[in-house]
Amino acid sequence: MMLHVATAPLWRTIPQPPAVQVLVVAAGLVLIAAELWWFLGPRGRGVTAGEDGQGVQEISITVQGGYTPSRLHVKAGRPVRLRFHRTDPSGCVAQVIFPDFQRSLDLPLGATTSIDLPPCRPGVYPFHCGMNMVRGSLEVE
Ligand SMILES: [Cu+2]
Repeated sequence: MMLHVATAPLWRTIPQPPAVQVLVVAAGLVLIAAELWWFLGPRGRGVTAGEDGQGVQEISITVQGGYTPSRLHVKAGRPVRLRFHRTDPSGCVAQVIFPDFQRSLDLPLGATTSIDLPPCRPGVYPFHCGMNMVRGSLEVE
């Protein structure tokens, strides 16, 4: 037995003028680009470390939605101390990892936590949050 049920289509296409289609696609691409830049783009041009009396290069970094600054310039062959001040309540940034140094650092909220890194050779040493979403780099020259 055949059952014939007359049904209206679940949806119907509403034609749009080509100009509107182009505009919507272009707006989407702009938003995608903006999002990539926001999450992955460099934050500022970076900062060069100052040195304390013992020749330790120090940089203070604010952790709020990212690392500011995120590009840290230091000189090769001298010890480095990074001070992270975390004001971002997101658990995402509760830890910072330095894969090349096999070190990680817990960042309590509202506190400044520092890590001492040994003198190293010239190169770019990335660091990131526990989920590898928030990133920065230690640039040794
Ligand atoms: Cu994260």
